[in-house]
Amino acid sequence: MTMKKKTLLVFLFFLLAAPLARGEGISVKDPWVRQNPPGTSVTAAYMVIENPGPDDELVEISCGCSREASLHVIEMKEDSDSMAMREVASMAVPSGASLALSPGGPHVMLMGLSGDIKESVVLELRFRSGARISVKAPVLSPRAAQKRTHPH
Ligand SMILES: [Cu+2]
Repeated sequence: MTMKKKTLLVFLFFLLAAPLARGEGISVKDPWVRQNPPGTSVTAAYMVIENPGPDDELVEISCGCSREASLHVIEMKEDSDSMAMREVASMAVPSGASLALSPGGPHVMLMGLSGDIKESVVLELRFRSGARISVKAPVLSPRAAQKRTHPH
């Protein structure tokens, strides 16, 4: 690649990245929802929440696709080796950090789905700071979800 082309590419990169950088607020990356097995009404949603700003906290989540959406963490039960899900009222998103919601870890539980979900759903997030983010999360089949979780 010639120097001129390289310079142009770098310039283009900054031009495109600028609007994102100026946002400087919380952002959501790679949202996705696990396709519910046909006829069932529960599933989970995952994403990475990035916070370049001051400390914040995810306090509410909702989805037009379900009657209920809640924040769940997975914990080891004290009296045994088994894991259990527990609902939490909020999840911290510290300054300069990211919160990963992923299979086997913290996640969004969607209960009372109004039918089989297809293609994508819209999730609404609300933070302690007042920030609200709406993200479109693609619905992944079990096979696609497996690929996403174990990319190699
Ligand atoms: Cu759960």
